[in-house]
Amino acid sequence: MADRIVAARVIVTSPGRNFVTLKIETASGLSGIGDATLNGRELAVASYLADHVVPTLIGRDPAAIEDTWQYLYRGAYWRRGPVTMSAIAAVDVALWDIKAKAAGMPLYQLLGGASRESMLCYSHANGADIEAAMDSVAGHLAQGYKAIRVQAGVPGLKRIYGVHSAHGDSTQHQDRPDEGDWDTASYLRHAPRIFEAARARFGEELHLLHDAHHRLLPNEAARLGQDLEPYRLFWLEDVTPAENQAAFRTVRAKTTTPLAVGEVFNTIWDCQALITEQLIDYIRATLVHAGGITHVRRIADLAALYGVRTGFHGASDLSPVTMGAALHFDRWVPNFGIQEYSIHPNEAAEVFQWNWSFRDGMLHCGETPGHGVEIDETAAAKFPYRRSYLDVNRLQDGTLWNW
Ligand code: CS2
Ligand code: MG
Repeated sequence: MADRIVAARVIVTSPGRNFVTLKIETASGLSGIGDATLNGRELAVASYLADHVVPTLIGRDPAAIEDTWQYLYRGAYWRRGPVTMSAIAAVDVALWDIKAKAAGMPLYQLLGGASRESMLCYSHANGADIEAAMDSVAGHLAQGYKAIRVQAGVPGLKRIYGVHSAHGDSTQHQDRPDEGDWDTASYLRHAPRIFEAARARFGEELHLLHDAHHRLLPNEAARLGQDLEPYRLFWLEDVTPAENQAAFRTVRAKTTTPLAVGEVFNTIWDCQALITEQLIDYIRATLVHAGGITHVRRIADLAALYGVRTGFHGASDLSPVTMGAALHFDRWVPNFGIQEYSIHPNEAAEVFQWNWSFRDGMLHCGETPGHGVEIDETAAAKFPYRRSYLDVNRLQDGTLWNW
């Protein structure tokens, strides 16, 4: 007789930062968890799950992952978007966790087995100025990283994305978004100097990455890509807002700097042209915000046809559940590129238990059945939700801009 879903509940907790987790339990005593965290809009997904999705899950066959995905995607009528697709992702990853546990195998085996033993990852180095950023790079090198993202403050700007050392992490608990300030001309003059300094100090072999974080217009993005060519970046990320996929035709035509995009994408439709026209080199859409394993596998397979590799988003506002499941996906996926790896707040280890490991710049997933991450609900209850916001950003004249 087929197993049945008998319970599902949403766990909102804030061990250092807010996380939303869905736990699904079956009649046969299996359980699985999925991440539903949408930074700055967490309760929207919690309610979408608790008030609208969970009632429809009870009694369903937990093994029918594809049918459940289609049921939640087509059945909602209102399709796509980060809230809907994060909710679907949480159900999907929890069901894949259960199926792998039922099969008694680590998730990567269920997906098709190992394509590699370990996964190249990158961490975040940053500093208020170039010298501080270089010292931060040196610190990550000492930890064994072979790929490092570098962000630095821009002279004249007080608060910009990615420079925590100047003002702390921008998504700690607060009642209103903090406001950043931006000036593209100052940034475009300054950014190449960051990588000139990095190559001069660290040489040619270190993989250097940079996140432009959606703040440039297409021709400005092309300018930055050209100016960074001498420094041979591993990738330049989110160089211009990608709702306008066609904008990347301009950028691609003018620079050979590798391009990565997609952490804000939530379906294959957001990146279809970018992939099929080979306008990018890495697709960053990841499990928690793009409909889970069932949908991201379709994105990865399309990308494989066009020479585009995966480069999953892995910031610390994606819970350990996403990191754990992503590493199993990374181990299987043939067109793997790199995995972003941010260290979660210390308190997160009181709530989540995981079994991945980091060694010599590489990440290793665990071998236990499922994705290898569990949640301690008693500990989770000790960290109540507190509203938090991502920054907003303004140009020097006050115009609201991309953060
Ligand atoms: C960034 C993220 O990691 C990245 O590449 O773009 O830090 C992003 O700003 C956050 O995940 C947003 O919540
Ligand atoms: Mg990014």
